[in-house]
Amino acid sequence: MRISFIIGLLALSLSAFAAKVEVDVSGMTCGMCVAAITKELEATEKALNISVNLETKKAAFEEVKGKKLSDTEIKAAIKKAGYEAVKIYRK
Ligand SMILES: [Cu+2]
Repeated sequence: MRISFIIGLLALSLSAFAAKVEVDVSGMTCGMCVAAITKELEATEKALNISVNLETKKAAFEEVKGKKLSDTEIKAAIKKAGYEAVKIYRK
């Protein structure tokens, strides 16, 4: 009983610290660009809380727990939308 409670707490705290990823994207000019990038990141099914910012030219998201989205996959998704992932930051 007590051990399963501790494991539950551990799982909760791990999910609370899902890896955050930020990507500098080049080529975005309008809301359509933002929508296209968001759609392709969603399509990977490995990204949560996706937010693409036109002002800062950054796409930010959290990795779905246990599903690592590699730099190659991120670049491919953004390229598919028609843009380029210039730099990827992981926190
Ligand atoms: Cu656009």
